[in-house]
Amino acid sequence: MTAVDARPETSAGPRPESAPGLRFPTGFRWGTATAAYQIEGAHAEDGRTPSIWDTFSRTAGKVRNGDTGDIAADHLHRMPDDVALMKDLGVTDYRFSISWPRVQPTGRGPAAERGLDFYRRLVDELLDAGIRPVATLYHWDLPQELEDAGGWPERDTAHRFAEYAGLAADALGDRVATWTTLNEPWCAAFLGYGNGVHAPGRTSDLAALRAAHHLNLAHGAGAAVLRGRLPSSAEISLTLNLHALRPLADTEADRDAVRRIDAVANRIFLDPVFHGRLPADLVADTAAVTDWAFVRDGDLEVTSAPIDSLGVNYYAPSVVSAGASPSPSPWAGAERHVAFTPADGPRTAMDWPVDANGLHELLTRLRDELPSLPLLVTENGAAYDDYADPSGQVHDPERVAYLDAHLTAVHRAIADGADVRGYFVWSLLDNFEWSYGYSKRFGIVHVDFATQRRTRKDSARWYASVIARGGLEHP
Ligand code: IFM
Repeated sequence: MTAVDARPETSAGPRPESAPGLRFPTGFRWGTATAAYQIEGAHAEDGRTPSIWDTFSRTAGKVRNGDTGDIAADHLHRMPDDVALMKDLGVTDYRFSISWPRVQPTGRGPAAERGLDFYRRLVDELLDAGIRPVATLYHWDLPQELEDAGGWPERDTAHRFAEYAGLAADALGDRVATWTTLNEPWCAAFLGYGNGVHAPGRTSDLAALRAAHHLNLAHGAGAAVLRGRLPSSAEISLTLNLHALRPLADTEADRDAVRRIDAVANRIFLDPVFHGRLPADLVADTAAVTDWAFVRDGDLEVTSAPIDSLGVNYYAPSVVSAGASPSPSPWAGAERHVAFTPADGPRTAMDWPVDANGLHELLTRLRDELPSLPLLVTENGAAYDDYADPSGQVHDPERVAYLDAHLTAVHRAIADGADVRGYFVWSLLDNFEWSYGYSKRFGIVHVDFATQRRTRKDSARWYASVIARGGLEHP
């Protein structure tokens, strides 16, 4: 077997000699990803106040089994062991999120030093282990006080976010080189305020659209603050869960359904952030909901502050057609025009179809739309019903196959010219999977939530071998 390089070497660094199979470029970033509320626990320590997810998870019927993130994977107390685990796997990068209510408990005013200390220790531990920290500022845990003041549908929340970004940058900017403003603002806006399956659980198309704009504004204002406070070498980024969309049939009506969802799920973020404009078709599609007067003069200059890379989170594609979606819907302005059809083929425990082509489609679309922007796959992974067998082993061949197929798609996208610089498995640990509570396991490391014992799944060993080899074994 001969090695197949996705791209010529572009940076210095050792490349594993004699590694057969699909090799990734030298310097490719191999990571794992987590988020604060999903793993940290310690919900009331160090002055942390409730976030919208603490409130939501305590609201009857919102989260499966009444689960909360109070303890989660107890990462706050086990962080050095978890970093040691990552060092052992050989990851080059670790993507974590900072809990806003832990470092600025009311969402206003000065930082809580005890809260920041946890992240100072985490970053030190990572650097000592030779792992590059990748910090996300907002992975959905809005301080409850800010939601009480109106939350993301209110403009002031964007200003509050920019202030918080400055506090985090001042505390950690000398040691964290990569900063992501927001994780998946589509989920925060449309699942949080549109169909209400995420915190804070509101169901209003108008609130969702306002939230989307104010998240874009928060991103741009936060990026500007980061740019002003961080060293010039800092990488400032944003992570979007872009939707890979296919028409059910090759008809004009189904293609128009794709256009509508592309507008309200993808271009609603891509256009303000990278082109300084609102998609005209989105404004037309949502005319019955809003005239968009909440977008003020100058906002789109703020939202389009230049950034250094884009993070892409991908799990599964969606098949859409002309039709209607059940209410409440996250598809503001499109719900009476678009239906979703489950794709054929294998599915994960989330009932999401397994289809790696969607990742290749997204990466090559971005290659064409944003040719000079480096890309990172900041999340990709799968939930399966994992369990420890009597000998204590956790065998997860379906996850290995899923990750292998998706990394192959990334390799193919690089070979096709997409500038993909890294890949982060979601997730390092089994964790609190939002409205599914602890019922879904995405980790490559199994967590026994009764004892907090960590066990590497077969996928963790497989990922470690991929990293050591610098690529995949097969041609
Ligand atoms: O667990 C989530 C994560 O918080 C955001 N992206 C999708 C993952 C799986 O649902």
